[in-house]
Amino acid sequence: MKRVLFGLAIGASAIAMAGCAGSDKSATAATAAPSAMAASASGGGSTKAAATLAAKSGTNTAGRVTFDQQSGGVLVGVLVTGLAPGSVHGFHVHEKGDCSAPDGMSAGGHFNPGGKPHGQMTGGGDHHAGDMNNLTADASGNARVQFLMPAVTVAPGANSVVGKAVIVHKDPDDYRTQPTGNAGGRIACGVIAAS
Ligand SMILES: [Cu+2]
Repeated sequence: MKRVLFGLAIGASAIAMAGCAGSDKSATAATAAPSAMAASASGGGSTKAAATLAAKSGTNTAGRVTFDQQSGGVLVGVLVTGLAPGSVHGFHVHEKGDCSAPDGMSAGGHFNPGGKPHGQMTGGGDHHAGDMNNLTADASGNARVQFLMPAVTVAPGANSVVGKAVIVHKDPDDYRTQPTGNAGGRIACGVIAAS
């Protein structure tokens, strides 16, 4: 029964996404039947997901990242703690929801369902769906930011972030080096789950 519903939801969310491209925000409203179906199958009628970040590679980095489906993309809310004051860190959604490795490498490469080159989220042009801009820590070593990710969804589908992982890197992303951005090791990791 649950499996049947899930299959239906994938079809329905594809229709909802197609309808979204050139229209208003009604596709995400509770009154739109396709998205209501997708939400009920993803658990709790939710269009939200979150990841709790835990330290990797011997750091004290931690945090929480929330994902909220909006009409123009997914609104991402970030709070990362335990960084060096003023430091800059690569930050991406990675393809595997597996943070078990002490160095975070179990999360695999960047989430890239479209087979695009790595780049900057706000740089224009094609880039990995999981590319996000660098985090910059404040004087207390915290990074707090909110932005819209245009190329992903919370609802089930090829571009859904649910079941993927968020990674904070040791170094800044140069937005150029393929396919990693040369952002160094992984200092925090969290699996994204529907909430
Ligand atoms: Cu990364």
